[in-house]
Amino acid sequence: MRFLHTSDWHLGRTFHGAGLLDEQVAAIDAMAEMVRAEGIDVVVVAGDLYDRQIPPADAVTALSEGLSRLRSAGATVVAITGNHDSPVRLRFGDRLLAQAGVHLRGDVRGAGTPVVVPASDGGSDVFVYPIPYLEPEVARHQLAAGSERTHEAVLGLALDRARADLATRGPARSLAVAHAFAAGGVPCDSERVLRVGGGDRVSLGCFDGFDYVALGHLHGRQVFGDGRMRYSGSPLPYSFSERAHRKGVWVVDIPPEAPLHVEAVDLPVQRELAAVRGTLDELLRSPEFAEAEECWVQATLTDVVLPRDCMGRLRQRFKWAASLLHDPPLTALDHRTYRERVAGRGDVELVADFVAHVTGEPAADDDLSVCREVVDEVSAAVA
Ligand SMILES: [Mn+2]
Repeated sequence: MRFLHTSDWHLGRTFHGAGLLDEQVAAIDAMAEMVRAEGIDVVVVAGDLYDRQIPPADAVTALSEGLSRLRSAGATVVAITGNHDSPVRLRFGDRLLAQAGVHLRGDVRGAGTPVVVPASDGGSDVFVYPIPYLEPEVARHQLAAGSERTHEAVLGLALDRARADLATRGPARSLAVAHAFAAGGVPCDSERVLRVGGGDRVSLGCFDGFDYVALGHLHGRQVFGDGRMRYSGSPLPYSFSERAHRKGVWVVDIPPEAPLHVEAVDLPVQRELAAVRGTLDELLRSPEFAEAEECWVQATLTDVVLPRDCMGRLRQRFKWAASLLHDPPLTALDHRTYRERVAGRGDVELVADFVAHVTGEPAADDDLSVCREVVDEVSAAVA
């Protein structure tokens, strides 16, 4: 039986103010193509389908159409809510959709009720246990967890329900789906922190007992231990910290007898990320940066004083410039105190310095004479 593991679509997310929906839809289309080409039985989406609890209308359309296309391509779809999704909104119509082969799970009280995928290869059926993201304060009541308030405690109880159900199924193949921060996982800049200070980590032992665990939450693809537990990562980069990531899905084979086989399948890169560094002039002229012209660009400017309208000027060459950092050379920094810097300088000199600082050019003679007149006038008035 063949599964496609993806997560963290974040439909409706923007990248430094630019919409990404076309790229997100293209990524789902590429998955639908894999379903057809690779004979995928089940697509598992491990949470964060949307970027927000109340997603924009075009993101809702994208999800509705994306799920239909995966289903039409021949796969059963199993998805859980992540920390960005609204469980109640996402599971609207869930029982009707389940009849059509699209299973949306947002309620932990169903943790012990698997999606049963009938075997088509002569082996046992596959039991998929979708566990939505659990907010400890809410889930501890739903799970009768008493005063337990950790992610580990509530997720452990939910997975216990899944394991208890699995134990009644005789010889069976199984898969758990969860949205959590597994201990040892590597975060990047685009996940929302679940709990400050690391109290969100869930130990790996919590996930024992399943043939495969499809995780969502961390946006970089990663594998734990013997390879049974993995993050697929997001289908697109959502921050410049993901420059080195390869984005894709896991294609997971769970044969009747042989061991698990998992393969990484990359998604098409729609726009690469590039980091460029130099003075504005260098960035605009040097052929060295030609490759970045069609990329999302993060520019670090090393000019001593940030030139005016630098983003506008960068975009004349780099249409997709998205982020600007300023890193002036250390030697150019003045370490004197403010008092030391203004000591012995006249009012007109200080204004001239200010003008030069904000415009990047020395103050013009005309401006200085106006300034001199005003200073004289004010001095006369207060004398
Ligand atoms: Mn996410």
